[in-house]
Amino acid sequence: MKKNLLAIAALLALNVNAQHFCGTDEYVQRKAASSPEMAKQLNDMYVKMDAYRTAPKPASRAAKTIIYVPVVFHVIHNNKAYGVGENISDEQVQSQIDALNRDFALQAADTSTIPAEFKPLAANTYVQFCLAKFDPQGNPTNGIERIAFSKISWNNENEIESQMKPSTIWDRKKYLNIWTCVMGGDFNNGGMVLAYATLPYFTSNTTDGVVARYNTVGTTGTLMGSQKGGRTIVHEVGHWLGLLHIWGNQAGCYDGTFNTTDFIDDTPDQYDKYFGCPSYPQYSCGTSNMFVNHMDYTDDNCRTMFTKDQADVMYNTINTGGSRASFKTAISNCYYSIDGAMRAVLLPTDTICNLSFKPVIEVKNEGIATINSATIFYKIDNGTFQSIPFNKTLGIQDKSYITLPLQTVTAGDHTLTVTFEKPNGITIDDNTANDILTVNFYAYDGGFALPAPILEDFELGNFPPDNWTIDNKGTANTWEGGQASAYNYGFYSAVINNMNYTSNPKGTRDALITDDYDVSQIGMPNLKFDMAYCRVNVNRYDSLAIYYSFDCGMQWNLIYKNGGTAIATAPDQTAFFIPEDTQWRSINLPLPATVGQNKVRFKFENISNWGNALYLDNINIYGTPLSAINNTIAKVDVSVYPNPASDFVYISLPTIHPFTKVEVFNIMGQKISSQNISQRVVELNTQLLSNGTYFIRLTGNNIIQHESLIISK
Ligand SMILES: [Ca+2]
Ligand SMILES: [Ca+2]
Ligand SMILES: [Ca+2]
Ligand SMILES: [Ca+2]
Ligand SMILES: [Zn+2]
Repeated sequence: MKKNLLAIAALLALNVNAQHFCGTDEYVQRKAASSPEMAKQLNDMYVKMDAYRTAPKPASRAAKTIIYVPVVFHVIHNNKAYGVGENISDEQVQSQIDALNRDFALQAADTSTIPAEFKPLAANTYVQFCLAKFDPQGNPTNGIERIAFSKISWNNENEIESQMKPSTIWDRKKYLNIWTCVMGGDFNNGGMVLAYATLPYFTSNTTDGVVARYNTVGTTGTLMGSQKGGRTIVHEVGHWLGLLHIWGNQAGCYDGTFNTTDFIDDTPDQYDKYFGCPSYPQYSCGTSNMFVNHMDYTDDNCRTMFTKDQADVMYNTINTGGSRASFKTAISNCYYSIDGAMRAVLLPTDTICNLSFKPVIEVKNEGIATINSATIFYKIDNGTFQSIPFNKTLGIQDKSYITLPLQTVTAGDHTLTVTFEKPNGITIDDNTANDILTVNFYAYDGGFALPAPILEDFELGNFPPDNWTIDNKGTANTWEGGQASAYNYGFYSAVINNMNYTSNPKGTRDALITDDYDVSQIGMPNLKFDMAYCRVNVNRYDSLAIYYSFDCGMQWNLIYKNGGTAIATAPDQTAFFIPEDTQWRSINLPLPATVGQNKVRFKFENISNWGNALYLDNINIYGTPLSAINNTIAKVDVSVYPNPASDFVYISLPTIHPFTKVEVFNIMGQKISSQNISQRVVELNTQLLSNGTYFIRLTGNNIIQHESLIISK
């Protein structure tokens, strides 16, 4: 123990100049010191939280109904133009909402880096956030208020509490208020404070909410060095929903007092905060510390998870009464009641290399009510509208791809107009502004497409294969024929050597582009391939991105992107990597947006960062049966995460879905497990599965759907 404390002392000494990060503790302590009544409220809060800490916890967590919290951003600026300095752009604000929703749903890509011992504790909170669509008077808004004060900098808590907040706050019972501004003065002294929040206790109608420096907001725009992930505000909203810092509110191992605990059972006892991003593991108080928790002080690229108990505390802060209970029903400040939306046209885009094609559109339920039916109208140029019925079920925020019937046009310029109308049979929905889209496109005959299924195993030995192309960026080192073949079948593959830094500097994108394929006759198209890769070391790793194109490569749609350890099949090595027979993995990507298409090509893009060699082999485009319900409608929007998975995996289904059973099969077709579906999110324990590719089969009345699952430990 003594050794541990010495190590901690050394750590703190190193970080003496580090940022203070969060002012919530000090804010709360000052509040408590301001009156005996406040002090009593703080103690009452601790007593309540301690009762939760010691209460028995459920062995497993059921999926919950998502609670949507309307948010208003007050962008406080000193008479700056839109998008300049602290008058941050709408895009930057939206990127913060996206970051909140990503992290509160445990959906960030870097959750794959959570250490294995903490992974089983990482949780979806079932709390989501939306920019307000209606202000307190019921008028339309985008949820972003821009307010000019003639004030260069907000220099202490009192200025914010007595001036900024009371003059701008929206009803704290209907909106989470987030203020962004320039913070200086006291906030720069004794360690920089980036943000602070009010807790769900001693709430005041004039000050409740989160304040953050403008350059910690979201993931785009001007951001401070280590705050580029939108996680300053994720941390603060954790406070706003009732969480304390993971080490408690003062340094020390838990000693039975209220100051040395976070009142959360499944976060390990921790002596003090961590800064930066320490290497794993770190020990104090006899535990391996969870410095990747959102309630620590580590950098944005280090904090990746809330625990199950933290998730329950936040959810219950709203769900079981108290000062935030009104948020259970505040969703009508964000969404209309019935609102179907025509979201996007995926095909045709600007130019298509085909005179006959099936348009692909994306529709979304942007209202609160579930949509069970609607009508889709479409026309080319000034023709008459045709229609098809939409009879899928879309819960709130659910979206779906629809493939329309075959259209034939002459070479030249055209328009496609599509509408999503009559949701649930009503004549017009509550928001008609998002019902219609018109796109312009140019069509020409781009020639023949090979009918799928196809398999390219590179065994003819010519590279690139016939009608494939290489897009070489940088000066040398690009895709070439590889002298290794997946799983010891054959002799050849495709490979790119990333070790030459001068010819392929960081960020160079070398692409291997396939021929065109006709996938219209194979049901649900899938792209399956084998890959092998290793890094050089933690700083030298590359990425793989995969795209498809409907227009012979004019525009590309991303379907896969991963890098570093997430794609590695072998340990780091400094010598040129030649994979062993076992150092390969298979990846399968279902492609619902390509259903029925007669011309699709694919691009495999290597993004260099001076790592080792990346191999591809056995590129296979094949079909699985479409659902028997409606061939014009693509599959149910199911997400499987994390994927690749190690010890557990979640299958997330739309709010209303047709499935009753989930089964897991290995690549030999042997059934591994089977269970009935009783929750919208199904948790599968995969601890006993060895590395490899598996198939998840979802079965319901008259429908079967497959998802692929990679186990990688
Ligand atoms: Ca704890
Ligand atoms: Ca609408
Ligand atoms: Ca091969
Ligand atoms: Ca190159
Ligand atoms: Zn904090």
